[in-house]
Amino acid sequence: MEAVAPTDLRAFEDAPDLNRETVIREVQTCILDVPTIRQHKLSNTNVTHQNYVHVAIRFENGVTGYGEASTLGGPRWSEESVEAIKANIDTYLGPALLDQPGCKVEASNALLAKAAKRNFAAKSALNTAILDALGKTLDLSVATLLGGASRDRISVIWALASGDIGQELEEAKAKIAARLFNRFKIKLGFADIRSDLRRLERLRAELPESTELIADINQAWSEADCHRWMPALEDMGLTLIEQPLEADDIEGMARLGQTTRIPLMLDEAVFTAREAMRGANAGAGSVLSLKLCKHGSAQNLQRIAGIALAGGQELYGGCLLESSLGAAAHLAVFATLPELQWGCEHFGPLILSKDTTVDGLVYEDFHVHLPTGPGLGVTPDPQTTSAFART
Ligand code: MUC
Ligand code: MG
Repeated sequence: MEAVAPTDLRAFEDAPDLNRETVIREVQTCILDVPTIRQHKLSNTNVTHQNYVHVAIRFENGVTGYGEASTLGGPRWSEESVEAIKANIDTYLGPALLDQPGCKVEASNALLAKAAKRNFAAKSALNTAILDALGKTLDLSVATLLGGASRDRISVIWALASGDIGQELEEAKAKIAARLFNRFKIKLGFADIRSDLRRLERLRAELPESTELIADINQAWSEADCHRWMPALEDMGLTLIEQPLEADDIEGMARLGQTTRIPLMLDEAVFTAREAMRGANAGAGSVLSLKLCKHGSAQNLQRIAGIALAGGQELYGGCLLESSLGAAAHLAVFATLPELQWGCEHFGPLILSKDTTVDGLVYEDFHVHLPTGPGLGVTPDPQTTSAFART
């Protein structure tokens, strides 16, 4: 092997000592309550605001990275609420990272796993902030840090969830006309089933035939409801049914999968790798919704995606109505996945009365584009932060 010339050695000596430069010196949190442009209803909650915890992590070299933990209706979509997320980061998770090298990302994930059970939305915000700061330090995108982007734009789904059929038709037609969205997720389960189906029939009848419709029932139907009403959903040509049964009813989902022609998607049923294994092995769904608030880190999301694919499932890029800060974190890791057959549903930035970053995301031609630039490629907007920070 050729000897390294002295000048080259100096180059090595000037190289940053990442372990020292990226030592985590400060973790700050702030709750944001951002109004949405309309009501957003699910089977067990109804929101007019999105509540986030924004995290800022400062490295020894002065670089600050940002992350976002999203919730939906307090501790009702999952057990996490912004009040608990902030308290657990301030008291347990943040201190576990202090004085640790941020460049050792998996080691920081292990420290967080030791500091608290579950708390996956909180952990994912810290993981995102570390990746953002590391990317800015190395002048690399988070997608590159995670293995490189295999796609620079992702087909995107919009959720219709006001429950007001007139408003939903108008909203959907406007999104189609603007060439922003032509795939829609319809929230069911907050009204009686017959009303839900009447609403679906109107959407099917009055939207262009090429419009894709999927339904998210958010655990609101029983197995008997499914046997009774799934044929109607099949007749309407829905392409996917998300989490109709309760999250822990893996056996019921497996039985349903044998009786319906529409693919079933697991969402609230799968947070951890073992739950992913169990769901795939049981045949409890042929599609898995991936979300940082469920998996706790970009690295875990990648691992769980691999388990799902190995189990014969297809992948769907899920959300919890993140702003463009949290959405950028998802797009960075979704871009690295070997497959993402169902695209993603990061419509969150567009349902907020004001987005939380200066740059925002680009939605064009029915796709959302991966931000470019170091780190996440988006910068928190201090005006939004101060306007909506919970004091
Ligand atoms: C869920 O259950 O999918 C994602 C989109 C939406 O409208 O609700 C969230 C949570
Ligand atoms: Mg869902």
